[in-house]
Amino acid sequence: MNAPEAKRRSGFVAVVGRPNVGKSTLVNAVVGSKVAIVTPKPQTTRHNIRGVYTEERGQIVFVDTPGIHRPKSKLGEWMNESARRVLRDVDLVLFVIDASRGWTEGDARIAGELFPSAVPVFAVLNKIDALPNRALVLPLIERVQDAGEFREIVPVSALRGEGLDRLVDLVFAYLPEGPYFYPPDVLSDRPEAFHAAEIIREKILLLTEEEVPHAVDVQIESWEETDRLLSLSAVITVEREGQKAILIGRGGSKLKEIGTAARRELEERFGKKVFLKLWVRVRERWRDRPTFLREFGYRDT
Ligand SMILES: Nc1nc2c(ncn2[C@@H]2O[C@H](COP(=O)(O)OP(=O)(O)OP(=O)(O)O)[C@@H](O)[C@H]2O)c(=O)[nH]1
Ligand SMILES: [Mg+2]
Repeated sequence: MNAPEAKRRSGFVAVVGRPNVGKSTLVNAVVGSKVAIVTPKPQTTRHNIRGVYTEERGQIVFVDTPGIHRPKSKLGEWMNESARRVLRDVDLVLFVIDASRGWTEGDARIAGELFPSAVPVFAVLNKIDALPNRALVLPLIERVQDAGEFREIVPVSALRGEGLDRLVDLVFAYLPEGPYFYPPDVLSDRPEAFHAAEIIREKILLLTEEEVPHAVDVQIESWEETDRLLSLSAVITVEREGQKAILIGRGGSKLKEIGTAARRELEERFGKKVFLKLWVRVRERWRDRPTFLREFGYRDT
């Protein structure tokens, strides 16, 4: 049964924190769909991506953000700014930390930016499943209590889905009354071509090492869809010839591996056969060049 529209609560919730703490995993788990890609490598997420959770009580529009880090390029600076910009325009902030690492200097630095704040902030202690002993959550909660004016401190495991119901209950308690912002079937603010490019980038992040993953951008060049078949082509940009050689691999083996992994996931996502064509090009130092950053969509919209 639906709650009367006037009694619904709806709002925007920023999800921020250091890289790799599990922000995207958390948003995906609550929304119940892969809104943002996830990998074990830091700086996986590059854009603010909205993930929409709708139920009878109302609607939570999560804004997943890039991990705040020490930037080494203009792209990195833009990512940090994107995360910080969201903080001003939301009803609530979820500051996510990796409980298995404890409270770190990086966390303290970001917390220092969050307070004093007109917007309520929760601390979400993620990855509690990775603690050697659950009793370790209690001293961490005490530590975090001393570190900022958090309205709530919520231990969770985004990976296992633990603690998320309670988190959602607490979030609703802080949202204003109001109607849905998006139709109930919308899960993300991004078009499917964006998600397709991100899925390809995820496979590159998973299948390459060292500096290559971070030097990569993926753009969809063509998209043709029928009931049964999706044909798309994507261009992968790297910064150096050496990176291009690594991505292509001996006899094209690496690119083929990336393409196969991406195609499988796209077929699952779209429920149809996918024909995927990938090619690789070099644009020197694109991460430091405003023209390329704009062209690739790393700009404020
Ligand atoms: N054990 C455990 N691992 C988790 C949990 N949540 C996320 N992870 C893992 O942590 C890694 C990073 O997860 P992401 O969701 O990409 O982290 P993020 O904060 O979005 O990272 P950036 O986008 O780089 O800022 C992945 O390997 C996840 O599987 C959790 O609750 N428990
Ligand atoms: Mg992320």
